[in-house]
Amino acid sequence: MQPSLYAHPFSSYCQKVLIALYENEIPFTYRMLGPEDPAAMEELAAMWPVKRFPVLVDHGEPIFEATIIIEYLGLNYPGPVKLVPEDAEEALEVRMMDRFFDNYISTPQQKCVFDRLRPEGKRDPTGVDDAKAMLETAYGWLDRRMEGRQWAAGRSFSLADCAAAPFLFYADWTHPIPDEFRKVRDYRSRLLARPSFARAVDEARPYRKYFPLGAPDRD
Ligand SMILES: N[C@@H](CCC(=O)N[C@@H](CS)C(=O)NCC(=O)O)C(=O)O
Repeated sequence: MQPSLYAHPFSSYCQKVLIALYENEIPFTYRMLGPEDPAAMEELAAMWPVKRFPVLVDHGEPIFEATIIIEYLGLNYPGPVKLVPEDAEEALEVRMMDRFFDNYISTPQQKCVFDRLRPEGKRDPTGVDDAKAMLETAYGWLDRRMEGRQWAAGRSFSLADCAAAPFLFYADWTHPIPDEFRKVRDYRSRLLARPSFARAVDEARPYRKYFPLGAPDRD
């Protein structure tokens, strides 16, 4: 039986996993979370009361956290694209960059978005300023890091790039990557041209109107 993915196409963490599935053309059942299928959300909540997604279910067992799902797919559904290198030292660098994109790009980006969803008067402008400052610092560091590189770690597309693609995509919508960080902007464009991510972006197009900060008319 093929695995099931509880996910939504507009979610950055879900896109991270979808990229991995598409890279190796792994067959899966898409349990789309949304008003059309309330049972999917009920099943998710029963398995994982935190109710964050994506969650992969394989042989009746839930696997959560996007990074761990990608590691799981590499072990159980290996394909031609090795997203976590077999060499332990190379794998460490990939995991370090995956953590970078999660903690220092996605987390501050989500802070800005979640803040906008709060009612007026319950917002946290200082927290949002801090989050934007973190994004600026992270962009600057990444710009230096990307000198001479095509992908975030090593020479090939990896787990780290699965994280970078949706996180830089939405981070740029949230707090635009300044022109001076040309290498980050070029890397984001390279990620957008990768067929697996281009497919995820296309599948999410119908939901752009729901982006809480207003989606720009590009990408
Ligand atoms: N640490 C989780 C984060 C997942 C996450 O934040 N997912 C968002 C969608 S992008 C979510 O579930 N949002 C729903 C909510 O917060 O209730 C992972 O790596 O998978």
